[in-house]
Amino acid sequence: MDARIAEPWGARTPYGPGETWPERVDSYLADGVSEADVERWVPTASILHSNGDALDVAVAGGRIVGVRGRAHDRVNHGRLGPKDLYGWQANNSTDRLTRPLIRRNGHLVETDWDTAMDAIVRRTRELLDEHGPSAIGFYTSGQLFLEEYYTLGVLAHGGLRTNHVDGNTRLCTATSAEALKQSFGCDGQPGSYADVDHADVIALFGHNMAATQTVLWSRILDRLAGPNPPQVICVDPRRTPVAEHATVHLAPLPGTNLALMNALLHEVIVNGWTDEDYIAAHTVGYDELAKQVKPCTPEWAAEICRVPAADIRAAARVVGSAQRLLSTVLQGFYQSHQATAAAVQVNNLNLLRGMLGKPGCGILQMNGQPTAENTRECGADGDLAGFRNWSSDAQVADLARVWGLDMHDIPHYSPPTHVMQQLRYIEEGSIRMWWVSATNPAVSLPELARIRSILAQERLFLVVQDIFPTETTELADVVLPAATWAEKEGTFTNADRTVHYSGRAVDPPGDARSDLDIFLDYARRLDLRNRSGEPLIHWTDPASAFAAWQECSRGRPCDYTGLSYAMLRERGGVQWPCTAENPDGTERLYVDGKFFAAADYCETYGRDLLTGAPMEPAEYRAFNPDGKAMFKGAEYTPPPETPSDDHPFVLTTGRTLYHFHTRTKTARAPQLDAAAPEVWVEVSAPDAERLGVEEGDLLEIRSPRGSVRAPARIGGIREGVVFLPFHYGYWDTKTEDDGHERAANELTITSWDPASRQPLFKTAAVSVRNLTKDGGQR
Ligand SMILES: Nc1nc2c(c(=O)[nH]1)N[C@H]1C(S)=C(S)[C@@H](COP(=O)(O)OP(=O)(O)OC[C@H]3O[C@@H](n4cnc5c(=O)[nH]c(N)nc54)[C@H](O)[C@@H]3O)O[C@H]1N2
Ligand SMILES: Nc1nc2c(c(=O)[nH]1)N[C@H]1C(S)=C(S)[C@@H](COP(=O)(O)OP(=O)(O)OC[C@H]3O[C@@H](n4cnc5c(=O)[nH]c(N)nc54)[C@H](O)[C@@H]3O)O[C@H]1N2
Ligand SMILES: [Mo]
Repeated sequence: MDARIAEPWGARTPYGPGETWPERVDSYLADGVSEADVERWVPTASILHSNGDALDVAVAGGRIVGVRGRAHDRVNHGRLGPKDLYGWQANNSTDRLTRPLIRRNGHLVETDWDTAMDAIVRRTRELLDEHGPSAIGFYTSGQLFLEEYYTLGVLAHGGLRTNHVDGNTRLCTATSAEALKQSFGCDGQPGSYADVDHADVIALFGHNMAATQTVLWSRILDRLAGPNPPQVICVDPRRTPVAEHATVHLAPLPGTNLALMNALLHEVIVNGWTDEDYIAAHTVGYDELAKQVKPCTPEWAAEICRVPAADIRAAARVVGSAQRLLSTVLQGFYQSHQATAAAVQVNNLNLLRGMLGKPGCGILQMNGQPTAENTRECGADGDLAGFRNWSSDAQVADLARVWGLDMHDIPHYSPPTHVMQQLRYIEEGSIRMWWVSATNPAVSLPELARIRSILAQERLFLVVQDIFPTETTELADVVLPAATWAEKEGTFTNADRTVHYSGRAVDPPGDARSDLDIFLDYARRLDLRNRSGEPLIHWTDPASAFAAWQECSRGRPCDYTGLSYAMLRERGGVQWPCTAENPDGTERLYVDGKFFAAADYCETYGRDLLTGAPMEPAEYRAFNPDGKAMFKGAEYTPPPETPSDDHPFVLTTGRTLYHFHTRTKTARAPQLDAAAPEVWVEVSAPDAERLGVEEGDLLEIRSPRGSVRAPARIGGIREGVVFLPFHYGYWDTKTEDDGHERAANELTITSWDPASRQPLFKTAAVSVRNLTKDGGQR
């Protein structure tokens, strides 16, 4: 086995608190290629997670032949993870999409760009004439570049004037954005990865960082191996590598995070571990929160979460006595029914302790996808560009000014339509054309049988823009072949606001075009104009698109005006906001307790955490007249689907270190594919014993919506819970008659958090049957 498959985090380079993380340059060149063969190194960053590991792509003979970490970048100090090292091989795969496809007599056939784009433009015009802009929806990604999202956002919101624009970021970081908006009035990551260097306690909430941000986990491992190591708190129903390094590991039943958080806050308050000066100076809402969590004793939560009360007390003492507390949050919290409410309690924890905006004191409401931050800030996902508030006329008018439009040209009667609602509109027939870019909803959305039937409808005109044939391109009317990372130029921003430049290393295969060129071509063919009769989209390439975005971001929290391609190429990653006055970027937000929360500046007036009902501007002004940070509490309620006699187990889903999502890239990298070639299901040792399951037995996991067959892995998951990785769809199955019994989302439920609208992937009720022995429990 390859060394970095066996040891994903590489060798330790220990360091102590306040010291600089030592450099270690990781690289991988294809077999038979040496450094001397490399003709050029082209700067970029990893596109297979949100960490933003900076790397250079090696080019020889017009092809990518390897990668090397960049030692001086603030994010990774040279390190790369297994997906960074091997994932690029997918670019060179021989089965890339190279020509547009169009459906003729039921079959997808090759065509040219003019024919494909004409068909799309014709359909667009017909729908605009007959039904208006609400007949058209866009569903994009967290994997394109900033320049592409901004262009898509302008053409959809300002050009076609549809409100139906969202990204797969809805499945991913919608809760991160919403939790930040609720607590601080605006999206924007408060913390910095450098907080790992200073923290004495690092608490990970529903975040398997060891598998999903391997390089940041290496940084923590190096602190753990050095002098005065931090304590680690892990909240995860599985015994992940994070849990194995934890001082306290809490393994709650899936879907009970809010109860656990309320008990932790209860303990912090009753033990007087709060920072009263910070609370008085910089926050509102403390009294309400204190009242909310007053009855939430560890014993009360222990009952709900099935975690020993003593462990909750122990964890509370660790976070309550921390000198420098870094908290991180991800999908174990975000993909649940009370997602925003639970994630907000993590913000509350740091606020109660006054631990924000100082080295080691930070919150990382993590992103997952490499460019999800850009989808959000550019307004391609359910937000308006530059974190502008859709319910503030003044802010919409300001956006209209940037675009040369009138305020009424930009739909803002409600927030942009989230993807789950768009699907409902497709199902009901009001959306007739859906343009999907860089996402594979036929595997990644919940309840796949429903998704397939919605996307396969005759009356829906489905455009899919991808780099490979997928389960979703199969259903399309037109397929557009895209050029991808390393084949196009642009920028993207990681989870701690670090912006990286990404260069064009090689030519795209065949006729493939960059997503930017595709969107620009569409806008040109539609002849979209502003109020002065000039082209609405006046840029023509990545650099001019970046310049247009810089103007749009001017004066907003995510201000990019101090950045340039040349500067990013030279210096490596720089964190926004970055302006002429602040040319080195911003390590931490909310230093000195200053927030983006003033009523005329904030991104939202907030929502009720449990119903999602928006707050009125007057209510917001009354609650938070001085633009401070906001405490918000909520009462725990059980998930919509809990175990029953028929379905006695809780199903949760997630990731393995070696694959990325629906595996269109990682299954084409031999080392990664070999490391995890097939789906499996994780079962606890006590459950396995009770059901007579041995390692490798074939199990059938069934929910009210479908079933999956997978070999058992007996592991450290908590009793009563089973885990499926969601990566395995159908495009690479060997036989035609496999049926649909491999993808975790056959089983998941159509339901979402009312505040962030993020779907539930972490809780469903299932039965488990042992097909090998066929004697198992139904
Ligand atoms: N290797 C790899 N890395 C990736 C990705 C990938 O596909 N593969 N994808 C990237 C993307 S887009 C994302 S969003 C991130 C996701 O990164 P993570 O959020 O770290 O990954 P997940 O495995 O989805 O979920 C994290 C953990 O949540 C736990 N969990 C499940 N249910 C609950 C619950 O109810 N409560 C709590 N507290 N925990 C629960 C699971 O056991 C799991 O270990 O990873 C990014 N990095
Ligand atoms: N059960 C369950 N379901 C989940 C999750 C879970 O934890 N459990 N996690 C959710 C999360 S957090 C996420 S982020 C989603 C991810 O879900 P998806 O976004 O559907 O997953 P990907 O496989 O990354 O799909 C990206 C697609 O874009 C294509 N692509 C890659 N690069 C480019 C490019 O440059 N241009 C174009 N046009 N196409 C490109 C890829 O080939 C691929 O088909 O899944 C969600 N679904
Ligand atoms: Mo994600």
